[in-house]
Amino acid sequence: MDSVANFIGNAYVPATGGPSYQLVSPVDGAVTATVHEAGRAEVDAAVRAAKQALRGPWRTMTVAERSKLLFAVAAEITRRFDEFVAAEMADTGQPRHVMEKAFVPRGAANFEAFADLIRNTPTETFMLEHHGGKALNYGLRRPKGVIAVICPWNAPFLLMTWKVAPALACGNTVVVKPSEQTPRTATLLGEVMAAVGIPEGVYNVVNGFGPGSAGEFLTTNPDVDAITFTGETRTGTAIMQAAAVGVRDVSFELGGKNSAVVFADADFDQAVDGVFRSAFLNTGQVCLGTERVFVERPIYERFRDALAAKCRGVHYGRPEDHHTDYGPLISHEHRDKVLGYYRRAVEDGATVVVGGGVPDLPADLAGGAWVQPTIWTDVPAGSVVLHEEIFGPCCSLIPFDDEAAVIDQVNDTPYGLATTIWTTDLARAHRVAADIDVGIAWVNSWFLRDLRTAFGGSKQSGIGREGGVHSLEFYTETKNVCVQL
Ligand code: NAD
Ligand code: 6OD
Repeated sequence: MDSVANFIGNAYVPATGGPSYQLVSPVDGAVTATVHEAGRAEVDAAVRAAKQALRGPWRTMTVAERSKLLFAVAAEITRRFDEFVAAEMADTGQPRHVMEKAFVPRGAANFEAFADLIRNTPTETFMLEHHGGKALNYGLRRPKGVIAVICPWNAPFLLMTWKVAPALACGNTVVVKPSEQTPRTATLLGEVMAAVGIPEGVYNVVNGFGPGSAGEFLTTNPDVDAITFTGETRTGTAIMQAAAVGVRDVSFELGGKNSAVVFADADFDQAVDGVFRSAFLNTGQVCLGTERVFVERPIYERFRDALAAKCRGVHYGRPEDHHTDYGPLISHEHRDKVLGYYRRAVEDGATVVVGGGVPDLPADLAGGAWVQPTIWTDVPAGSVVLHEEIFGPCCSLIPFDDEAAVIDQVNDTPYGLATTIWTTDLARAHRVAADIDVGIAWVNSWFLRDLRTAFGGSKQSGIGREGGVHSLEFYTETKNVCVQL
């Protein structure tokens, strides 16, 4: 059985005699690893190491040297690709092809993107002309300091490196607290960092839970200068309260209740494939995922039948198996939550088009956290199923007749993360994208990412934007230097 340790000052630190917990495979319920939890002492040691590293060689390195090291991190991830794929499959139970084609390459790409960006992004300059003469103003980006990086379980490596890469590119040091359910890739990345010569203390990992555990110990440590967090909106509220002490900056990527809007003029097959991906990829455990699908009435029934047919065709199985294209939920606890919504939909009067329960699987998978991909129609407008984030493989189909009315329905949520619009009418695409209250609007696509663009949510889906220059803004303090000429 594996053992997962904390990583502090470029060394693995098993907390001897300290508390530990066991990782359970979402695929079959088997215990697969012991995780050494970081207590307050280990978290404080990690923050001290990170603070100390800010004064060491990391501080005096040129941007070009830092950038070169981050390219080396990306290359080493790629060299050890299979280990990262295996670690992520073991933690999440998601199919190999998702890890190989999307989530693990994105980890390497995150380091490349910010290694590149930090070398090539200018700061502002202004020449002030005044009666006494002229003054040259220019901006300097200084690292913020020690950054706490707190991550969820749904795409652990992608989401963690999305924050660590820009933080390091900007000259900060980090203490990462991965989700208690998916600590393997953050831990493995420690080996990569040390191997390529990232100085001691620049990258640290502490394992454990949220309240009363490593998460809270980290966010309440006064030597943490800023906190970047991806996870539930409710957790964001708790973290923001901790960040208020010492008036520390936060960047939040939170929950969503995202819609797809499918117009009758859409390329039908493209829209069906796209909505199938956006609702069911990663077993629906994607913050950008679609849980409400508005379909223009003339194609509503045909669309429902085509989407349902795709759900009936998924291949359940072990993540290592090349044939598998659909995985389990992350845990039995999460499955109980999702099945609670499955029951609630029926109690509220919804029609179950497909799925709605637990699949009948062979004995070797029966102990896993499996649920069927599920589609509902006729969900009453007031049902929680239409308003709360379920974070599972399910969506409600809702017919519509009018563009303005459907925009109002889409916007009727406290969340504002992402939307997808399916149409061949270009003018309509631009109009609707502008009017939906979200941080990210995709047209005829979903999860198509250019890492230079702003990523984040409006309303209760987040605070701030990450990506490209927006990450540089968060991970640095801009100082203006004014030189009287
Ligand atoms: P979560 O909020 O339960 O946990 C996220 C992390 O926060 C974990 O590491 C957890 O241990 C830690 N944590 C919990 N309480 C804490 C506290 N009081 N102090 C410090 N740390 C604490 O989220 P989750 O269940 O792991 O992930 C699913 C959620 O994440 C969904 O709501 C999803 O929408 C959201 N998410 C959002 C995005 C985005 O980009 N907007 C991306 C992925 C996931
Ligand atoms: O692509 C990204 O940068 C990103 N943060 C994706 C988030 C996925 C949520 O599950």
